[in-house]
This record gives sequence, structure tokens and C-alpha cells, in this order.
Amino acid sequence: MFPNIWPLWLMATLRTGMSATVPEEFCGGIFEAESSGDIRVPTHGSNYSPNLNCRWEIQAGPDQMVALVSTEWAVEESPGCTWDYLEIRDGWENSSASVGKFCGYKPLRFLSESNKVYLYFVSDGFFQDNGFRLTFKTVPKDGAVSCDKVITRDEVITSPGHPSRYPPNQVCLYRVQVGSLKCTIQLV
Ligand SMILES: [Ca+2]
Repeated sequence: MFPNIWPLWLMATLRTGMSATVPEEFCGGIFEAESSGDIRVPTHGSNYSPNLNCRWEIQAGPDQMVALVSTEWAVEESPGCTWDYLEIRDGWENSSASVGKFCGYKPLRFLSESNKVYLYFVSDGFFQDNGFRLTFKTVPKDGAVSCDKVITRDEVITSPGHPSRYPPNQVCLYRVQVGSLKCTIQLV
């Protein structure tokens, strides 16, 4: 057992030690009136900075939700995303539901349930990746303008205008929340 634990302990010690010696860099922002925007993580050279604690808050109108899509996404991958990660909360309160911690290289797609989204990015002091760029937009919950949609019951999901051809230049997010199943599907 001991020889197997040693490398993990050494890596954890190195990471903790390096995190403690580098000063924290401010980053983040609040978007309260914008209907769309970009969120980027600070970078040094081609990678994001070490020891980041970034917080972004996005607020849409009372009858709106927030759609998030990554156009660039490379965050150091770790088991359970414990080293570097972006955490998404659906709402601004401490009690707001955490959607999860995200890392790795799989593009990020998210459609909120509430009209507020809280993003928290953390990087440790050991190894950085290229980082991310997220675009957000606020969309009406009734789907009057956008093709984004929330599915809460058994329903066939169709593309805009189905059975006719869908229009060009569409990006549609479908948030499926039926029982314990939760996922986001994207049509590009
Ligand atoms: Ca890292």
C-alpha cells in the first residue's frame, strides 16, 4: 500500500506548497445589464495564470434564463475536477444549486433554470492549460425569440421549424430536467 500512496502524497504536497507561495490574482466581473458577452480567464503567455480565484455573476431579466457556450475550453483535467475547475451555480446565493465542477477538454454547454448564474474558476499552482472563453446570452423563458428550451416532461425534442428545414446560423440549447435526469443538449 505505502509505495502506491507515496506519489500521490508527494504531488499533493507539491501542489499545496506551490499554491501557498504565489500571490492571488484578481479576476472576475458582474454582468447585470448585458444581453450577451464574453468571459475569459486571465492568461500568462498561452496558458491561464496559477492560483486564480475568479468569480463572475450574470443576471438576466426576471423572465429570462442564461445560456452559456464555450468557444475555447482547456482546463487541466483531474479526478473530480479538484485541481483546476470552473464551478457553475444556478443562482447567486450560497444555497444556489451547484451544477457541477468542470475541467478537461469537452466543450461546455449550459442553460440555467433561474435568471442568475454564478461562475467560480480556481487554478492551483501546478500546471496550467490554455484556459477558456465562454460566451453567454440571456434568453426569454417562453422561447419567443430564442430556440433555447427547457424540457421538464416526456416530450419529443425537435429542431426549430421541424419538419421543415432548420434556419441557418442557429445555436439552440435544450436543458432536459425530467426526474433525476439533467443534461444540456446543443444544436449548432
Ligand atoms: Ca493546475
